[in-house]
Amino acid sequence: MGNINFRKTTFLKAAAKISQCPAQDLPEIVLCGRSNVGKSSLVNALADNSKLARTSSSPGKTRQVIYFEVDKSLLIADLPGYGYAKVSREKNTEFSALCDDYFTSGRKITLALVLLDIRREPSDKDIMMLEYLNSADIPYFIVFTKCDKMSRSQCLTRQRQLAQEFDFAQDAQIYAVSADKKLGITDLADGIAAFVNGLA
Ligand SMILES: Nc1nc2c(ncn2[C@@H]2O[C@H](COP(=O)(O)OP(=O)(O)OP(=O)(O)O)[C@@H](O)[C@H]2O)c(=O)[nH]1
Ligand SMILES: [Mg+2]
Repeated sequence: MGNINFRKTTFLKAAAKISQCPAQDLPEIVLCGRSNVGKSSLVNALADNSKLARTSSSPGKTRQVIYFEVDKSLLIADLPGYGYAKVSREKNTEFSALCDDYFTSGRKITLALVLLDIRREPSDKDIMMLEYLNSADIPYFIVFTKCDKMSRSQCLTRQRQLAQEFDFAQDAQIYAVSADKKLGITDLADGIAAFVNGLA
């Protein structure tokens, strides 16, 4: 497999339940992280297409698993965010359950991207997600988002601090991005492509 052109990303389908998820004939990259962290914005930044995934300043925008196909080479699954308090408790549980179930559904997850807002302390849910990925041996990258909100040096300090504080897997690659300012996006795309190609 050669280069993966992220500009060739198209919407594939939306799934409200695990049973509606598409067949897995391509490696699957799963985006996870709390609501509003910037998962859908990251899809758009990778694809260089602001109209692809719906984003919103009010959390809880993505309520299904949204699948994108990238250059006939991989699938991206944009999961509903966890920990969104403003929808009803029932709804919140429903979306969170979709996210939780996803990981225990038996789907093969090639790589998870765990998005963490560079400015915020990881939540209990973030920590649970990391612990789960560690224990299930699912490979993941840490992606710090919204890095345009800090200076480069503050961003580096913060990254180091968080990497020390939290138990990221040894082989977890760490990226810092801004979807808004398109910082670190090419590096991340290259990292994903290298990871996927390394599997072949
Ligand atoms: N400054 C800044 N804002 C960002 C960045 N990425 C996303 N945002 C903003 O953060 C808000 C949430 O972005 P989304 O991409 O919709 O977040 P999400 O993680 O998909 O949220 P849910 O679908 O609710 O789980 C939007 O207002 C975005 O414009 C970034 O790199 N920098
Ligand atoms: Mg979203």
